[in-house]
Amino acid sequence: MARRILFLGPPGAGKGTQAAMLARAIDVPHISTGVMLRDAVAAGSELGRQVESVMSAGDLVSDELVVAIVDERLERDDARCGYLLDGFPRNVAQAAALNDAVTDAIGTVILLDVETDELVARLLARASREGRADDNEDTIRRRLEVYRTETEPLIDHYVDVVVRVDGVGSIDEVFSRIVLSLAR
Ligand code: B4P
Repeated sequence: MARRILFLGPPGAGKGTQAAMLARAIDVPHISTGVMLRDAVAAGSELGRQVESVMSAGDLVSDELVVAIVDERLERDDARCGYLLDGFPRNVAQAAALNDAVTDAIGTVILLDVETDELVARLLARASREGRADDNEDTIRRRLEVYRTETEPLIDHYVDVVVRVDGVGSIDEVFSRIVLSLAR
């Protein structure tokens, strides 16, 4: 099974959910830029103060900041034998920076497919459960637009290693599809 894996998909597709499960199953670190940035905001660090308003608006944090935190994370010992990237890269410039930072190429890109109405419903459900600052309807629409313009071009960028997985169904059903697609 490939051990340098990247999760791609629109907000609400289940990247965070599935990436955490897969990372545990194959014993590699789960590196989520969304989690790292939200932790920085919660800690009130200098980085957190810089990114808070950008995230609440549903926009992308600057490439410079995100690339710096990912570079630092990938240098840690536990990432030597593989890693699972969730939410990074988010645009072609970040993909180029990743390519410069690592010696081994990404083995597999898992693209989670979910239609827009379902994405919005999931994120609104999370808003009422967890109250995340960027899970309100306006910001969700903005995040979807940013995904289409900035992130979707990465599907072509990684065309040789993209595996498209249907992201609709129970969390366990989607996970089984991912595991099957990696075994092929
Ligand atoms: P992320 O944390 O990456 O947030 P996301 O795209 O919304 O995906 P998330 O992982 O939360 O949703 P998931 O699909 O798992 O980014 C947040 C913000 O951080 C960005 O908008 C940006 O500002 C900033 N950022 C992050 N990375 C960046 C980068 N590289 N460059 C610049 N800025 C960056 O889950 C959604 C919901 O669906 C959950 O509630 C889950 O429980 C539910 N769900 C999952 N699977 C389901 C299923 N099968 N059925 C029903 N519900 C399901």
